[in-house]
Amino acid sequence: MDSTVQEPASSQTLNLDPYWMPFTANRHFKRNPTILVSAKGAYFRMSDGTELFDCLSGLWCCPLGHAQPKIVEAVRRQAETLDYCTAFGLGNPATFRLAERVANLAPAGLDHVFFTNSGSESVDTALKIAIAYHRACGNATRTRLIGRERGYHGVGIGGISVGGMMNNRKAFAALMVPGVDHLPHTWDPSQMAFSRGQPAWGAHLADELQRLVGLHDASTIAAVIVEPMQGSTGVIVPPVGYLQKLREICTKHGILLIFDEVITGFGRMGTNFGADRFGVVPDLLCFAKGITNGVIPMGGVIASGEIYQAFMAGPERAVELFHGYTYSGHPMAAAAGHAALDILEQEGMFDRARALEPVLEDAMHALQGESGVIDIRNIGLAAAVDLEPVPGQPGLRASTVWENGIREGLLLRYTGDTIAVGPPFISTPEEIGRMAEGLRKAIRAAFQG
Ligand code: PXG
Ligand code: PLP
Repeated sequence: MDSTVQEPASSQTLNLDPYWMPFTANRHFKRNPTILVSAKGAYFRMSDGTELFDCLSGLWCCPLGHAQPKIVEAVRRQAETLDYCTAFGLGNPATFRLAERVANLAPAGLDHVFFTNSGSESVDTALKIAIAYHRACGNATRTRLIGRERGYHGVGIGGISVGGMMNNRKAFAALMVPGVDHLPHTWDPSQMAFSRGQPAWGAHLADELQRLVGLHDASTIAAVIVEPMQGSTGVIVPPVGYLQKLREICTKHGILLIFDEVITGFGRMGTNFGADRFGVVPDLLCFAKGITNGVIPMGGVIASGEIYQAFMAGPERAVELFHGYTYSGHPMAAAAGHAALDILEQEGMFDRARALEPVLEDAMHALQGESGVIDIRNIGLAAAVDLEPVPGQPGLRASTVWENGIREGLLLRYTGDTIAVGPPFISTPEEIGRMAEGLRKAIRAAFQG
């Protein structure tokens, strides 16, 4: 197969073959490549000069848009000053200060930050902390983990074990962590199709946790991990009261509640964290993506003081947690993080996301009634549209809409037959309106063809 394309603005060809692309149909892509060459603000530019509106803020990670001058400058300055410093037994000011800022942004009680480099690492870190915490407290029998169907917790071995997306699990069954159960997901179109914001129906699904406690006994269960809003599977919004119920059952039985806020953190819900939006505080909170506006990879776990202190009982010169990454707390990421938080906080971006929520809600729900649209959901600056699949070919409809979207100047995102959008916080109401109308055309074309 010839898999070369002309490199933009040069006479060289680009050999596509050696790169094994992640989560990509490699052969299809290499026959029909879409190459992005630059980005500014809310737009990407393709090699042929076409501009595309960044409908998902990268992969939910660039809410402040691209080539943000303050972030560019902060990263440049940090590279000149201290480009790398291990965090194993050493420190640098930028990383310590960032931990303090993240702890201050987090709900009261969550006050210690462990840095990683991605959401997947954050999830594996949180699961390890949960198990080790119970052991440190003398509860070494608490080893079970509970995730949720349709959950996405990255691609680490811990994350796929508690995750609930079948395609991410089936080829790796032999690697799965033992002793994992799953709660049911909360999406039921017969009860909640075309809900705006949180569905009224479904809080009782949290009682499944009580059933699992009855099955295994609480003394065997370490933690429950959920995304407050299930993002990657297509914006499944928690029913009113559902997360509160999970919190109550966890507290009652001494089970840690972990919120995976890799998507919902840093403003996507119009608040600092999803925990603030939904009024439920977990014991451990995973974050990534928006912390650096996606410019330098970074993630982390915010732990409650109680969890942190449980590790601090041994000899003072002993390492308390045998865990960490070469790039944990990377100073370049910390610099990008400070600049991103400066913009989020000082330029009113949390409020802006909140103010755009009804704009996005109205624009997306205006697609109800288009033929083939079977559900629309939204919360914060996130929304999804479910499409009727092509019989026997799951995913084909949404991938056609995605391709049509490019012709409408939109870089969309799909999973299965769901189109998800999470526009940058810097978007204007007009851009959000244009995005929805472009999506309407892309959907119509997919059902006419
Ligand atoms: N947890 C959650 C809740 C996520 O959404 C991860 C963990 C993993 O993060 P890393 O940085 O290891 O990828 C994620 C990532 C999509 C999409 O299309 C979502 C993610 C990643 C890629 C695509 O919605 N979420
Ligand atoms: N594999 C080897 C051989 C290593 O030496 C290291 C780190 O020193 C790792 C994997 C882990 O890499 P990281 O710390 O970047 O996750």
